[in-house]
Amino acid sequence: MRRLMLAAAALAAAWLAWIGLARGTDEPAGLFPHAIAVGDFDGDGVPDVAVPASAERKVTVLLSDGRGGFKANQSYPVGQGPTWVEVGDLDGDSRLDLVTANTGAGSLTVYLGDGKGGFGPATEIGGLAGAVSVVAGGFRRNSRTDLAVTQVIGERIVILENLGGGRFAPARNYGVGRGPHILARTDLNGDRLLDLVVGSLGPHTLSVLLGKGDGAFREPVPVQVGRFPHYMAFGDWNRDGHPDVAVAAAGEDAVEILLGDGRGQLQKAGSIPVGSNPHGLAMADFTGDGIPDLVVACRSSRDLFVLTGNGRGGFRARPPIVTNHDIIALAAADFDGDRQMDLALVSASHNAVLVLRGRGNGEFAPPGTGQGTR
Ligand SMILES: [Ca+2]
Ligand SMILES: [Ca+2]
Ligand SMILES: [Ca+2]
Ligand SMILES: [Ca+2]
Repeated sequence: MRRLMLAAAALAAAWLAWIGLARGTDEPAGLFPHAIAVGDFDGDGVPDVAVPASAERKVTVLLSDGRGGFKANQSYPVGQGPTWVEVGDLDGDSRLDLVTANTGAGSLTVYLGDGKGGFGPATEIGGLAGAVSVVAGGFRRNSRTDLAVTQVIGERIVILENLGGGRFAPARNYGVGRGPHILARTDLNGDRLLDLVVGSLGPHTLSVLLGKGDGAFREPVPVQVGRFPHYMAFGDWNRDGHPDVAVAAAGEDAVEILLGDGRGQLQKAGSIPVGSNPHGLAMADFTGDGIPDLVVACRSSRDLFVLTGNGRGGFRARPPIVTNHDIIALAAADFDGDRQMDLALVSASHNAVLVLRGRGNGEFAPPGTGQGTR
């Protein structure tokens, strides 16, 4: 009898939890979601998100409803242990596609988008032991979108050339120091050719690989940053026309600001103390003054900091926003169509995605408040 009552109580608790989830504003995203990518997958003009579940074999695609919620939640099978997801047009049909880096499987999974929010078929690209992150970019002039992959095993960046039809083949690789982790692309030296920046957790560096425009890169040039560079963001912090970099240094409890000289060199220019164990970092203008700001999620202190830029390379941390979630990654976009930047937060503690709607003054409405949330 007692066992029956316990079972009934467990069932009721599960039911209540399910109700809470269904009525709440967090959207399930698989076990231990780990990263986020943004793109308008169904072409309705509202940005959608994709989130890999690193403790499973799937990526979850959430289609936005245009009011700060989601109208569809569909997961797609990928290789074991996906830790990264990237969006790009990989087969040249102008529809957005997805690629995940699957650390467990040592592979990538490419999903071609149908432009209506659906994805398939999938192609798995193996032989990439310890693949932790991937970016898509036109690394060859006037050619298809190629991929760059960070491999922890081998401590290198591998360039995969696009063969068409969603197929890729490894072409080159570059050693980048112990524990390479995050990878991003931008044009740092203003030659209109994409460059790569990779963060390495061993030597605590960012390495810059300047693109040559033919799929090759110049040898990586490392710059020392704070301990455990976990995420980065690009923007012109001092408005001199040259792209700059911000990096969440998880081991320093700080966001570090590096200014670019327009020739590919980065110079450390400041460090802004934030909460404990900062990870996810994104750039956007959250205050509407046309100057780029930053937002960083601190995993251990379970809060967010908006850092408002002064346009001269300086930032001021606003009071923390307590989330009570372990936010491992985040992305900024206008998810509710009011022209104010919002945030999609990836919660590793709740296996979910939450949307915080921006008020345009550096503040955010708590999840589940105001019109438009579900
Ligand atoms: Ca959309
Ligand atoms: Ca460049
Ligand atoms: Ca600059
Ligand atoms: Ca908005």
